[in-house]
Amino acid sequence: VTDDLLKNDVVDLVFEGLDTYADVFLNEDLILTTDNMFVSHRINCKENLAQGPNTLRIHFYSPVAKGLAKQAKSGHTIPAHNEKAPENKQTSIYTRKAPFHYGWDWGPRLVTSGIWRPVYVEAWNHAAINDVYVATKTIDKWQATMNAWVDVEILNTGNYTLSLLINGEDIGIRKDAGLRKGKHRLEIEFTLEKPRLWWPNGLGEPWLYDFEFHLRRGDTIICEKSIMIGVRTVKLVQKPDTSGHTFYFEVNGIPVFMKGANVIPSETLTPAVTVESYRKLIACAKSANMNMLRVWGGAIYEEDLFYQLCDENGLLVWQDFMFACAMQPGDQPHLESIKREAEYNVKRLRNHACLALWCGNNEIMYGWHKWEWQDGLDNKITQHLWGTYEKIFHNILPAAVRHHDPKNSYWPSTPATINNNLPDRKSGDEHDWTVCFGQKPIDSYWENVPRFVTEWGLQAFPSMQTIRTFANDDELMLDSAVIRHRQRSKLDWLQLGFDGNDLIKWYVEQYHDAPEQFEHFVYLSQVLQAEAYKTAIEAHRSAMPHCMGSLFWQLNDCWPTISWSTIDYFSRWKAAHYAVKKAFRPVIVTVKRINSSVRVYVVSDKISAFDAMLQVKLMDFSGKTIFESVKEVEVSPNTATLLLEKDLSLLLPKDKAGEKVFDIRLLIGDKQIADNMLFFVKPKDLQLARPDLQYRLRQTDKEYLVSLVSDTLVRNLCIETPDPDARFSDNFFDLLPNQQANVVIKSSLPGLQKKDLVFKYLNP
Ligand code: BMA
Repeated sequence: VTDDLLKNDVVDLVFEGLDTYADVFLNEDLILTTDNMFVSHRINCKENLAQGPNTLRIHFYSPVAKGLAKQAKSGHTIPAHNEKAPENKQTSIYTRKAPFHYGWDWGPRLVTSGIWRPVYVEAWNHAAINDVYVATKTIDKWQATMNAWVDVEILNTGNYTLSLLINGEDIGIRKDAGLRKGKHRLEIEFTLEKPRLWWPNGLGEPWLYDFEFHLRRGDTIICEKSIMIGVRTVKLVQKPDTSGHTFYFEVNGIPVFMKGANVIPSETLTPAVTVESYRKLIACAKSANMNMLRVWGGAIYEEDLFYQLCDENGLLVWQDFMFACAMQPGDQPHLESIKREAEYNVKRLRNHACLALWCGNNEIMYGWHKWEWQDGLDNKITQHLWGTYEKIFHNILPAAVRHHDPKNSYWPSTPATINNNLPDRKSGDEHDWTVCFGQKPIDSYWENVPRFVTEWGLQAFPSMQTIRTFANDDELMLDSAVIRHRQRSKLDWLQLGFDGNDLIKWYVEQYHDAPEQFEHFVYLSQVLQAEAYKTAIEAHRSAMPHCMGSLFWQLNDCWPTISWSTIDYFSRWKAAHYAVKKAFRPVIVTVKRINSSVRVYVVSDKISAFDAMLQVKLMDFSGKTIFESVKEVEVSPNTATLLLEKDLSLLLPKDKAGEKVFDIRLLIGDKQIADNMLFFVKPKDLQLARPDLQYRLRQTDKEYLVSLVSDTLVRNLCIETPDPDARFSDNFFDLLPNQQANVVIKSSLPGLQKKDLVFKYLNP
């Protein structure tokens, strides 16, 4: 510490995050005791500092030991569904710390302790701008009316001017005030003429303004604060309709179908996440045509950078508070800690344009009613636990949102209906696990579609290249200890001894012939996951506007593992991510099969109608057309439209169903804007032939271009290169006979050769 530093009026020591129980000593003076990893601490420590070297010592305590002590004191256990600890030894609930650290069904148990966010000294004089809140009130074509609230702390009583510069320009937005020593909130109301709005990905540019607040005395700027602001309004609209209540987000006055995924931390050891991995993650979401990510409640309130990247890339955020699959203790210190945590995080994140919704918790209301948590509990304890639930999720958290971020909505629990009841497919949001845990066929996504599907998914293995990072050659089998270990989803409740790997195998064998080779099994697991994700998204979007959101579980992994993710720990895309990217395109054509009839829909996110040509064809795998129809169609804006319904039973005798494909295209003039294919039997019943696959590889600047042609239809064609991180413009696709497919390969590997390419497909 320099002499100069100590000359400042205030010298703060800031801890942005300590995980979790700690005593903090500065030169052996106890200056702070912590018990919540989700809050920051600012301590004026001028008096404790001396010129020269100073010692900061932080002593951490075991969260498990602390948790066990708290549990013993309370005299009862609390349901904590997903925590991977022996029954009655679950301690995650007692500590405000990332629930997934205690083990989850996609991540190991590593109950860490340490400094997880920056620690620094910040000195200031005269006055400080402590916080700012900016909200867009109304928007029309000509102007946006806005409010800014600025919290200042004044050390010297006097006359001050607060001014707001926008993109570096002073446009006369200011407020003069005589301020006494102490804390004050200053409010400025202003309008922006011809505002450039912030739009989610797909609907426009996510424009951000640079707002710079200056606090001046006379001509001297005493302190300033800059933030990036998107001018936008976002509303969760729940109004009565014929089936119940709507559940959709309206952005700048337009109902928007939410396309996206749930994110988990990209590292098990939370602070190990790099800037690079955040950039990659957000880029993968954006390029897959997503417009919303859900920060799920069993993890962390994400880093500022995450929200900044979402702002810049037009990805809205459904933000859970960090509560998942467990009840909470109700003692006063715990509730106060939750209150501070809610206030701190709401204030930290509220200015982000991306922030769309605050959600109280993940699956706690659902778990309480559906997962036998109440079995064997004393009546008094049951009442106490539910009473605590209501205090937290119906009182403390919504109050924090109301007071500190009134422009955004609060939703107490996911999944739920409008009156805090269990999901009923008529209102509210749902977690649809009928496929996966419910072992229903993939096609069942088309039945009884919910209003907003906040979670759904199916597991797949990561690529062989990723598997080889944790398994040796002799361990490449479903039953090896390491392959079992990397599967964290234990499903004893489905069947004793059953785990996620068994469920993948079960699903694969419903649709494919049991594979002999492990490598082929890995490929099939990805093909099946891709088929499920394609089907779910198409079914959800085709049910628009009844259904207005589809967020799959889960985008990413926190270690190399076998899970529901579409992008593995190394940011490598599974087949499903390519499928998701296609199914989330702004305009898609979909087809629902009911026995031997087909229903063709077009789904458009565009906000104006357009005319197009629908072309459908029934053909065999050599390309021979059996039936063809072309018709002009009008595509309605921002909804799904049924374009065609056709009974194919006469064209499709049962014994021939495995030889045919239904090919659908939407064209504007010569330009194809959407396409799809439907098969009438399970993959294992398809009569596929051995293909004569011809291909060519060319190198352009930093990319490779592979062109492929086959004499017969090739299903789920996967291209592999020796570069595990190669990225393809498309992969795992179906190749129609005698039609050229061009795939761009991005690889940092120099000199990729034609012979280096490996192909996998379902054909013999
Ligand atoms: C969802 C999530 C997580 C879990 C996932 C897979 O319901 O909320 O709890 O990891 O299911 O089981």
